[in-house]
Parts: sequence; C-alpha cells; structure tokens
Amino acid sequence: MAAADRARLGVGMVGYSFMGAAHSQAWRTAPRFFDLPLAVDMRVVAGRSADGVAAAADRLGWQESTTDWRTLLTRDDVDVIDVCTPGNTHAEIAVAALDAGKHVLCEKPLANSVAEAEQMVAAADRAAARGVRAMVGFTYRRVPAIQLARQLVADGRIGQVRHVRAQYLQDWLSDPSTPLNWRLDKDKAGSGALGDIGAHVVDLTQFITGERLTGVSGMLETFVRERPVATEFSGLSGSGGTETGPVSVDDAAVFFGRMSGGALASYEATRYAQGRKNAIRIEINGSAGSLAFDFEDMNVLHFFDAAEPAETAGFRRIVVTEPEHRYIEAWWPAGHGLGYEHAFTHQVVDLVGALAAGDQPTPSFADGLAVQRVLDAVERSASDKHRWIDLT
Ligand code: 4PW
Repeated sequence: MAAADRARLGVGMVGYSFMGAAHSQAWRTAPRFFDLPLAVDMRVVAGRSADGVAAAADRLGWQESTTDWRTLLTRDDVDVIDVCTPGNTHAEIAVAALDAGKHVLCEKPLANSVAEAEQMVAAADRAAARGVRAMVGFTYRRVPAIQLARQLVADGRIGQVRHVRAQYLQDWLSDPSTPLNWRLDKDKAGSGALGDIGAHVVDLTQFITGERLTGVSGMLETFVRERPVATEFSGLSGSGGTETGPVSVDDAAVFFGRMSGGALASYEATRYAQGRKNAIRIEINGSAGSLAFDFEDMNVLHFFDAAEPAETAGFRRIVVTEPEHRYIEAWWPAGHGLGYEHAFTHQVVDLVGALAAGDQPTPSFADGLAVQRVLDAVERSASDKHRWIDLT
C-alpha cells in the first residue's frame, strides 16, 4: 500500500525499561520490514521520572514524553496505548484506556489477580462493542517455530495429544547477591517465576495444542528469602549495597495438570536453573508423532513422525527460516535466523493488521484471563498441600 494511502495509528506507550525497549523496537521496525495497513506514529511515552522518560523517548524513538500516563487518554493523536509497566498497574491503565476509547496492548501476565483480570475482560468487552480492541502480549506465540508447531498439531501431524511437557528456565536469581527488583515484590508483580515466566509456557502450550488446562496441582518455592536492596537494576541484573529486604514471591514453580483433550501436562518455571538463560522448552507427544522446541535454539522445531519407516524414523530438525514459514518472508534469506526481538515485531504486525481489519487481535484479554486462572489455581494448590484445583 502506498504510504500516503495509509491512515495513521498514533501510539502511546506506558513504561520504558526492558519491555518498553522491546516494544519500542517493534513499533519502529515493523513498518520498515512489513507492509502495514496503517502508518505507525510513535507519539508519546509515559513514565514516572521526567529525566528518565525524556531520555528514553530520545533513545527509543518516541516524539514526546510525559510523566502522566492519564494525558494519553484524552489525546486525539493517540489511538493505541501499549502497557509495559509492572503488573500492579495493568488493570488501572488498561481499563481507563479502553473506557477512553483507546485500543490496548498489555504486557503479560494480564494482571496480578483473577479479579483484576476479570475487570479487564469486562472493559475489553465494553470496548469491543465500540470497535475498540484489547490484546495481551504473550509474545512468544509469534516465534515462527511456535507458529509451525501449532500448525502441525492443527493439521493432525502428531495425532491425539497425550503429553505436554513445558519448562521455562532462567538462572538470573541463582546468585543470592542479585538484588531485589519489582519482579521479586508480590505487590508489584503478583507472583514470581510462576506469573513472570510460567505464564508464558501455560499460554504457549494452550496455544500450540488449541486446548485448555482443566485442572492443576502444584508447588512453589522461594530459595532465597532476603536479598540486597538494589542500588541499580536494568533488564534482569543489577547490584545492591548492604541493606537487605524480603523476597515476597516464588522463585520456582512446578505443577502438573490435564488438558481439555485428556493429555497429561507438566510445567516447571524457575530462575535458578544454572546455565539456562532463557530456555523455553516444550515437548508435545501425540499418538502419531512428537514436537520439541527450545527457545535457546529458537529457529528450530524438532518433529518426529511415527508413520515413517522405523529404519529411518527419528526427530527431524526443521530450520524454521524458509519464506514458507510464518513471518519469515519479510526478513532475511533462508537460514539467516531471527532473534528475541523479532517476536515483538510480529506482535505489532498482527495487532496493526487486526486493528485495520476491525478484527479481535489474539491473544485476547479473555485468553489472558484463562492463563491468570491457571496461575491462581497453582498458587491455591501450592498453599493447600498440592490439592487438585479444578478449572472447568
Ligand atoms: O520472556 C521473559 C519475560 O516475560 C523475559 O525473559 C523476562 O522475564 C522479562 O520478563 C519476563
């Protein structure tokens, strides 16, 4: 589409650290590699520190900055509000934005509690009646190998799903001197590894299989209960002094459940898996084959087809970088590979496409609520001797 024919989509973002930077690069890059139906206009970024947010606007490519996110609600040049703040502010910002008629992209997990997530879904439903859309940022859905995995399941290539095995492994808390930050504060983050990274594998397994968890049993552990107060923190690392404070969230979560199609599912989320930096490992075994993925080798999907002759059967390593694979054609020649940031770009591409078409983007807030219910059930189970919690 010729640039002049495109209607503008004014974007306002709230928050500008790790996720804000990832989302900013996506808003900047998507129109440069994909033929978007709307012209992205990175209008304004909001944050609490005047100096910090002004510097971020400059660095990340926003035209203006503000210390008051509420000003975004009344601006005619802002059509979509991108929420990249800690979880305790998601509900307030997203509900206000939707009620003000702004489309919303909200970072995961959707909220810090089921009650907040339900309020957000209600706001999204009210807004949808007026053509205003809401999407939650389960970004890893947009990794091409994950898209291929979902396609293979939907096409029946692994048959009836029997086992779902999922892990999200990081190690940035293994060192007890890693300081406190908002991800370790229950008031801000809602939960620890469970919500921050476990939420991704819950969403991914439900997305790939097209099924929902119908019940869970789990346990949580906090290995290091006191840490230095941070003197500086960025991304997932920082430093602290001699003052210490409590960790109020889980460090690790292990749970199992049953999928709606009958499969048995097991999950592990931890920030203490020494040597595993961002390993999202998913293996699905079906009656006719298996799939395996690890984000640390994110351009690859392993596929086992049980129909192949035994002499030559084996896991096939599919390099998911062909133009036939979802999103790839817009990028590099086959084999040149994508990285972490590309999934955020794909998220913007899909959101802008849905907004232009007047469609509901996915994952919806209702999808986010479904994940929230699983997180809540795991917490309830863990605090009650691993009791089975029904989700039907
Ligand atoms: O994908 C993960 C996020 O959802 C990242 O590795 C870090 O943990 C940042 O937030 C969560």
